[in-house]
This record gives sequence, structure tokens and C-alpha cells, in this order.
Amino acid sequence: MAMSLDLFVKEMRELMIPSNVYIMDGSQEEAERLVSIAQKSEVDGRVVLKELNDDEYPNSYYHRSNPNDVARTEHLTFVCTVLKEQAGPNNNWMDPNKAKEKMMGFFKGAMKGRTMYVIPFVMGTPMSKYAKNCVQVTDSVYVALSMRIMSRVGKQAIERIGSSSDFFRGIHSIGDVNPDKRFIMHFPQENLVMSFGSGYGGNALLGKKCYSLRIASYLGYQEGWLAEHMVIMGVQSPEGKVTYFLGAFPSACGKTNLTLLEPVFKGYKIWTLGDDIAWINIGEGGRLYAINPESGFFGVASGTGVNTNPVMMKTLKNNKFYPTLFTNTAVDNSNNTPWWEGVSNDIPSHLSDWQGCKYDRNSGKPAAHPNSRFTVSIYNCPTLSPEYDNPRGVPISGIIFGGRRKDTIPLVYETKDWSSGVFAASIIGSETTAAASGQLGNVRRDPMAMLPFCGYSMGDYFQHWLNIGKRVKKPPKIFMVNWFRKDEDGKFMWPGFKDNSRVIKWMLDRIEGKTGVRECEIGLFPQEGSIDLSGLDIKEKTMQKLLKIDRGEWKKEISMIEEFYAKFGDKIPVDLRNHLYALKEKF
Ligand code: OXD
Ligand code: MN
Repeated sequence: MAMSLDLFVKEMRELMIPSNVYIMDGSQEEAERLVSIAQKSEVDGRVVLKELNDDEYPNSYYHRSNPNDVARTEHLTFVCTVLKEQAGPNNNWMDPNKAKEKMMGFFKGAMKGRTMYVIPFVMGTPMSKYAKNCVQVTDSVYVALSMRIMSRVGKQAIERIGSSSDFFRGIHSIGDVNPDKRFIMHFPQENLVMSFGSGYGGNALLGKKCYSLRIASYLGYQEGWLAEHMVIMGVQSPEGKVTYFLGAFPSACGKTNLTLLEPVFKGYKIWTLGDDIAWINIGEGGRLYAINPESGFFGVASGTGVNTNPVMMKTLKNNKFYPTLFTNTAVDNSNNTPWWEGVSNDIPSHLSDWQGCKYDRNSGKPAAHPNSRFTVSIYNCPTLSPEYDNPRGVPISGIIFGGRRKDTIPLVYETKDWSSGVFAASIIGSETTAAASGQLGNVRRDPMAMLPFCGYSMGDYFQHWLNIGKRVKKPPKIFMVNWFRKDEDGKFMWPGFKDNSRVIKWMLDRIEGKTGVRECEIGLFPQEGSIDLSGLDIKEKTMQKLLKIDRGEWKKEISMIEEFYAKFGDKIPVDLRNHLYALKEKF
């Protein structure tokens, strides 16, 4: 269904019958106007935006969502390919015609009495040949403003699109924020997403998970590149050389903290390029190059503080880009600042919780929603890499994969080669967190941290990864990490946060061939003493436990992997199957 921008807007207007249509130009005046509209509008009884203390948090506004709309809803998220098997067992599937019929029923007249915001945007720096043109319509001014932070909205997008019909179309309405009428439908074969009934980031900012991961992963599969749930960062050594890494972790495993890390070693520095999504192409010299298609952070507030992520705290207080949004945090009424668990040690005495009620500190519940978020421009980040806007991306030397596991998985190891790395990434497990609704704390398999975001069958996705490896000239080294291993008393054994830079320094040494490894059952382990622990109070025995392979745990792990692989039947590539046999032999 090829369709120019004008025609798309016309169709949307006829379908949803808004009282106004507003096409965004991306200007500063526009942002100010939309903020002022948001301050005067209500969505189901809540004012959309409230200004926060401008001295403490410049240009910042507060949003409280409907309590039923605080996280991604994976059970309501569908990939609607022509054939069910194209979506794979990793996705909910619906026949595209049936899905459209259902959604059209919801969208019909949905914007009566509302403004339809038309958001032309580019994912990726507009000069880049890897960037993509997109348009989203929405009736949420909060979504419109958030999109302005997270992507390049306005004139440049309109110019790039011109009269072409080659752009992503995102159709969004919050409806009446009713979970019974909430669906996020993806049509990868038509470059189209329809989302109804939610204003939450991952469900409603369609440039993010919906386009830049689910749809883009499918495009990448067709076109020979990768769209991944990954951070991008540069690690600068004391000699001034910058080595670029990608890192994939399931939601709420500290991706954002990792990419804004201040290393514990003098002379080292981490440059930030992205905290959530990487588009990876084979570029110059046959190497992998990555760009971040986004231009902002939609980060988890809870747990963010000067101890855990000082650079993010600076980012949130930097007023370069207008506006910054806080969603579902608590509010300290004594000075009108957003508050969340982890931002300060003591609980303020005049606190409203994330639902606006006076906070009862004896309730046992957190004041901020555990998935409370900030939406802030990446240009506010003091460690933003000078290469961030480089249209060719940055050349990648290492890929880090991880999950949140209290046992089994060691602190760090390197995989022998690309195909062993793909295998290790395909078997990542992680304990579930608050970023998606559902049960917390179960281990679920989350290959490449892409289980909720891969827009096609994961068996094909694994094969695509293996194929990319065959085409790359100098494949990056692949590392596995687990910052979250616990001891018998349930305490984290590794301090994490800035001390993770010790592990990253080891990876850098490996990339530069400065340190050797010892080969174990599952991969290449650090030689004793090769992780720099200077200044850290950690016992030798704890380090041994952090790197321990427990045969019993691995036996269990392997049977879980077999169960997971079985879901994909013969779609699992032979290479990966062979890796699994070989692993099983060892235990
Ligand atoms: C996110 C997520 O919001 O992964 O980034 O859930
Ligand atoms: Mn994410």
C-alpha cells in the first residue's frame, strides 16, 4: 500500500476524524507551545504535564499515567506477517487482514474532539545512509513531545520524505486507555505499526521498540544488517585510543548505567553513543559499524542516583534541550522535584507517590513506580561521543552480552569465535523485571536480549546472525557477562556499577592482545589476576566463586536451553545445534 505523506495524513484524518490536524516542524517554539497545551489538557482526569522546579531540574515536566498503563504489554503485542511461521514462536501472531480489521474498528472516529499530531521523523542522523524516514500520527501530546526527544522530528524528515511513499507509518491513538482495547500490531511486510489504547513509551513511541527493533530487525533480515537491543559506547584508553563496544542486556539490567559509566581507572573514559538500540551494518573495510537510531534516553528512573549513575544525574540537570519528561516518579512537594527510590537516601517527608497520593512510608511499597522513567535528549549527556552524529557510525571491536542471573553464569568470559558467540547469545537467560508487565524474578530465555523485540522468527534471526559473521572481515570479539551473581546469603558478589569498568578494561586488553585466557567448558576465561582489582576490597575466594562453573547448575541450564530450542523445531541453525550438543557432552 504505497502512499505519499499527504495521502497518509488525509486517510488518517478521514479514519479518526480529529477536530484538528497539526504537522510537527520540530522547532523550539513548537515544543514550548505543545508543553503549554499539555499543561492545560487532561487525559482521564490527570493533567498531562506539570512543570517541575526549574532550578533543580531545568526545563522538566512531570507526567502521571493511568495506573493500568505503566509498562510494555507483550501479551497485547503482535507481529502480523502473511504466514504465521514468519513471525515465529517468539511472537504473538495475527493474520494481517484480521488485525487491520480489528484495529480499524478501534481507530474509527477515535480522535473526535482531539488534535491529531502528525510526527514526521528520522531514525538515525539525517545525513546517514543508514537513517530511515518515518511518520507517526497520535492524539497524545505527551507522545508527540516524547517523540521529539527520542528522534529527529520535523523539517528534515519532511524534506527527506518529499513526495516518496517509502517511509514507515505508525498509527497511534491512546483511545480511552482501556487495557481491554489495547493492541500493538506490527506489519513488518508493510512497514506499518498500529497501536491503540496505551501511552506508555514502548507501546506508543512507535519509533522506538516498534519500529527501530521489531520492524527494523525484519528490514535488516531482508537487507543484510542488524537492528539490535544494544548500547553503543566508546572506551578511551590513557593513550587516547577509543575502542567501540556494543552491549545487549534484557530490560532493566543496567544498560543505561553501562553506557554512561565513569571508569574507576585514571586515564580511561567512556563515551556514550546509545543506551538502547543499535543499527549495525557492514561498512568500510568489511567491518561492523553501528549507529544509534534514537536521539534520547527513555531510562528507568528508579535506582538512578549519584552513586549508581552520576553522569545520568548530570544529564537530567543539563538544560540544553527542551523539554525533559519524568513519568510515574514520586514528587517531593516541599520543592516540587521528581523523586524516586535511589535518588537520595532519605525519603522526603512531603512526598506524593506515583499515583498522586500522600506517600505512606510504612506501606512497604515504593513511592515511585519501579518502571518510572525519564525521557531526556542525548544531547544533554556530558559524555556524548563526538562520533555520535557520524553518519557512517562507529567501528565495533567488541560485543558484550549479559543477563541478570543470581547463579550459573560467571562474571565474564569470552567466546571462542563469532559462531560460539552467537550460540552464547542465543541462550541468554535473565530474571524478569518491571519493564514489562507480568511476573517478576523468573528466568526466561532472552536471546540477544531480543526476545520481545525480534520482528520475525528467531530461528531465522539466529541464522541471519551467523550469516553476518561470515560476511564480516574482522568480527568483533564476543563477551558474556553477569553482574548479578549472588552468594549463599543472597548478596550480590560483584559490586557492579562503576566497578564494571574493571571487566571492560579486561576486554580491552583482550582486544589488544595484552592478556591471555584459560579455556573452560563454556569459553575463554580471564587468567588469574588479569582483571584489575586494584583499590577494590574483594576476596580472592569471591572472585573464584564469581567465575565458577557449577556442573549441577549447568546441567539444569542445558535442559532449559534444550526446552527453549525445542520451541523452534528445525528452525534452529545446525551450527547452534552442534554447539549445544558439544556443550552437553562436557557436562
Ligand atoms: C526499554 C525496555 O524500555 O527494554 O528500553 O523495556
Ligand atoms: Mn530496552
